[in-house]
Amino acid sequence: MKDQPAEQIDQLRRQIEGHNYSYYVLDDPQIPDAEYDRLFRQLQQLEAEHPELVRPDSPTQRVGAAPLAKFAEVVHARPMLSLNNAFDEAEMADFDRRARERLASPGPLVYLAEPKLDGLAINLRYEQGRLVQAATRGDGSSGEDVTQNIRTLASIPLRLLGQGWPEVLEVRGEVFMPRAAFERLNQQAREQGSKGFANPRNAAAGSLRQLDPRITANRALAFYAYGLGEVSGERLADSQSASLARLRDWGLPISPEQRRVEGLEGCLAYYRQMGERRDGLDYDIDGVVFKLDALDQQEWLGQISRAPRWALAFKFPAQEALTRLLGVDFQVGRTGALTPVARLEPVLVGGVTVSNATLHNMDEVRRKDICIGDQVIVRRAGDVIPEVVRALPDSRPVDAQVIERPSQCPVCGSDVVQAEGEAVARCSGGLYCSAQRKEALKHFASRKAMDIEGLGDRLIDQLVEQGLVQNPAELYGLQAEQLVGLERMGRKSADKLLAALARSRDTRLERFLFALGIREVGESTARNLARHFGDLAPLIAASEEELLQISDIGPIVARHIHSFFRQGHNQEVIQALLEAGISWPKQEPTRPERQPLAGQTFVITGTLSRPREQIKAELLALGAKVSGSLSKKTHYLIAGSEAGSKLAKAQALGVQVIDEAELERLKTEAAGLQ
Ligand code: 9MJ
Repeated sequence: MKDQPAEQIDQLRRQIEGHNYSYYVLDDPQIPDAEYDRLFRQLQQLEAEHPELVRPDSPTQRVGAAPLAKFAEVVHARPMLSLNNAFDEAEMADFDRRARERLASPGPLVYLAEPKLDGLAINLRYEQGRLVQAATRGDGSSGEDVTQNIRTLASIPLRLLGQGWPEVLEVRGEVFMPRAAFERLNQQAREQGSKGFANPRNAAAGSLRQLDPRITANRALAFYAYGLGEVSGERLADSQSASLARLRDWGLPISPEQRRVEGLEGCLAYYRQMGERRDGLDYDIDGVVFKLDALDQQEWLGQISRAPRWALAFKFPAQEALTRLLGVDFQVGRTGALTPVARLEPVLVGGVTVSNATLHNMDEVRRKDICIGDQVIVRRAGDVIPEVVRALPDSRPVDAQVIERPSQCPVCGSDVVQAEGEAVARCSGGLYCSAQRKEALKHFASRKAMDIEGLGDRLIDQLVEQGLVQNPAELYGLQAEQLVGLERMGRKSADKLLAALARSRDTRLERFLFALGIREVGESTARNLARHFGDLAPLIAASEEELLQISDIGPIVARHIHSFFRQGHNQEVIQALLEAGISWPKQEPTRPERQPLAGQTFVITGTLSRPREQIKAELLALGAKVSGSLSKKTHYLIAGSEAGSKLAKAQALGVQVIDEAELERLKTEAAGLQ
């Protein structure tokens, strides 16, 4: 019986590690997130009850290290090499020819091909199966010790799975930030008034090179292993691909895009195929990498200076080009935001002709000092809309024109307004503006929202222009007769669309919430809301304070959500959608946080021993309201030293005044109720 908690803890750890493996390595989760969270909390609880059983490689111990003063230097046991580059097919062909000559190979060589990730190279050192050190590449000979930060990446095992791993195993790979995480991070940065990162690579580097691991823990960094450093004993296998397969069995994520290809032809085909698929990947890549698969061949070829002769990075063509800005149109988005769009002299950027590009907003236009007539640099990155990076003002023509924002919406003629402190100007027409209606419908139908197959942009434009549909609910009332006769719409496609609409009624709450198009509510916020509330009604009823307690929701987002559900026309559309049969499986809220201080209002005054924001956050977490001003409705005034007029006012109103010690008692009591 004595061993029971230890065994239970061990079993939970293995279960959690197994689920991490299914999720991150196999990309095939076996249980819902809520169940995973439950296992995790159970382990946390048991470890809290038995602190002597806590081990540094427990899944609960990924965050916890104290911030560092600086990173220590790590001398790599084997130098971390860089890659030679090829920029066109001729250079690629040269590489393959030289390798064949050196190996005196009569036939085509076999390469392992993989995308070239644009992140940071990392060395992970496992000893006896446990992660003991993680270091950046640095100059290749020595890098920085980022072990505490790397430990926070859930996809990197703290101990290896299975068996048969060598005593010392160094795994090399790339840490990178998927695009969605990058967008989210920059969104948050903007909300907090800071600038954000220029690209996912910088974001990954900035996130990993944090002295405080708690910051890294909040950045969704991903990792793929692609090579080895020091390995004790025998080699793992005879080929690169088989070695990586072993790493995968031990729990390390390997790129699912890896393929063995044969000869130059195979390399070129892979390169072209990845070039086409590039925009659809979840992360940025800047080329593909080819490595000779046979380790004997790698050894035979060796390396020169700091790059192996057996590997090559074949880069995608530059994604920037120079052209001329012919004019600027203003596009109206879903929330009325007016985006200046550059009309360009058509130019090839990375193989695609670009004639329009975003200028983001007027602040950007001013900051970059761009005029109509200027020569401009256009960039295409991943699947994002091409953008104008900058102008070359030195070559500005004499008749260049300053770009002016219109004062009326170019679509509906309503006034354009710009809220103070916001970079974006908006059409004030709301749903009166047909551009906003169209965009709202496009968003509603989009793949990550209600996923209505066949309801494309052109069709939505027509539906709105012909007055057939004004809001998402009306989509569900469409009849085949109304559709037939629209451009490119026969009876068969009309029936197909109606079937797709019918199918879309069975959805998930998170999709529905995302589809509503609430300002600042992206996929991930929608998911958090769905998980937290489990159903729509409690979300609609939630106060701003309640919303603030959900992860990733700050005051601005909370205000948008709260006000969205208070608007009559939104309530009507939601009601109509529900009546049209939209439904989702009910789920238990995952965090039914008990709120022992719900309904209690606090005001804080005077000088306290801790920052007010901290005290406020704790009170909010317990369900309390914290207000800036006193009234009869205030329950408690927390008074620090030098409390001034508020103290007198509280006494006059009969509000109970407490000090910090009393507050602590109150909180402990409240927590005891949980
Ligand atoms: C990237 N960045 O994806 C290598 N890399 O191999 C891949 N980098 C590499 N391999 C040896 N897939 C040195 C660097």
